Amino acid sequence: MSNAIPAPRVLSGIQPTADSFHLGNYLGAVRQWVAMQDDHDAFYCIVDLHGITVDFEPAVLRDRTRRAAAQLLAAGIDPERSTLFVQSHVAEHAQLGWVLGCITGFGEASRMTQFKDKTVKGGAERATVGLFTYPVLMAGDIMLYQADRVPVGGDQRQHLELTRDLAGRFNSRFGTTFRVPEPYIVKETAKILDLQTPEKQMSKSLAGPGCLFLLDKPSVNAKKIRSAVTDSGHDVRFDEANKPGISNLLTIYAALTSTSVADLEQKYEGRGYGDLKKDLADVVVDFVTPFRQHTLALLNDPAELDRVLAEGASHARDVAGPTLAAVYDRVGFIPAR
Ligand code: ATP
Ligand code: LTN
Repeated sequence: MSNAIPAPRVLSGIQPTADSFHLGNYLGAVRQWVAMQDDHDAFYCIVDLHGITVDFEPAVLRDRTRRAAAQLLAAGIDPERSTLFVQSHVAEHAQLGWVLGCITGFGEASRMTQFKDKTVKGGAERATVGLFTYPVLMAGDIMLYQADRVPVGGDQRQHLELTRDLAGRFNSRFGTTFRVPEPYIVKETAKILDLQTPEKQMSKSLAGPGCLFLLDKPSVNAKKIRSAVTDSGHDVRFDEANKPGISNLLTIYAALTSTSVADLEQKYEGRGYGDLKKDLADVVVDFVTPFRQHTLALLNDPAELDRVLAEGASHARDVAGPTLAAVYDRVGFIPAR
């Protein structure tokens, strides 16, 4: 009989709201997902229910969901070691989301800064109720699987705080049901900046030349790096406050080559920004070229992608089902039969 301690559980999600992941998604989140498969019981979810909280087209959503799956596989998510699935295939997500919405304060939800950020343009009046309750659905995604750790970029920290609050609140009101998860945020890559506007984080909503989409042609991405905005001065030095552009390039370079920023500073001592950008463009091309080829090859066989996702959903349901059953019982719903 094995008395091994079970591996900690990890869960994370990504929205199918763009044709391609960008470098911020990869370095801030997906890279950690891949690494964590080795020593975690891993659940990774393409959150299509979240994907309809903003404007969407059904055919485009369908295509982007498969694209997200192909990119995760190309990045190194291994369905033999991880459960890769689509959120809408597991009905328990929506079901738990409803219950959690009923223990979330309206004021509490109103304090979520991402909702405020995403509604600056159109105003809250034009946003959907789904976008407002988005963090509650996300909390449910995590809690359903009793996740210990949640690898995300720094922008998700407040949503993780809400998740922890809701898990604790449910446990104290109805009896211990949920594990209280920890965010897993890698400091160095928590916030990859836009290449043209390094005051802002790289984001698909800012989808200009400063956002590096992994599936764009490698030559397009090389050009985006070579024309990244840099700061005044000459020396290649990491200084986030005074040199956000160069510091961002150093962060990307270090992450993609598994070197330290200090080593890179030394390497480029006495050399200009141009050398750094040229070399980083090569590094990026070496990274995106096989990634893109692999993704496109996987997309040629959508039936196989659907098969992998169906298997993932089946395993996900096995875990989510008992959690939801316990929740329904604890809140006082009578059994269906
Ligand atoms: P965007 O801001 O580009 O619209 P998003 O945050 O709305 O993206 P997702 O595509 O679901 O939505 O993000 C997936 C993951 O990528 C999340 O963990 C998020 O924190 C992370 N992430 C997104 N942008 C960055 C960034 N610039 N730096 C680091 N991590 C990021
Ligand atoms: N809000 C997240 C996506 C997301 C998520 C999750 C991340 C939805 N559910 C559960 C981690 C765990 C975002 O990246 N924008």
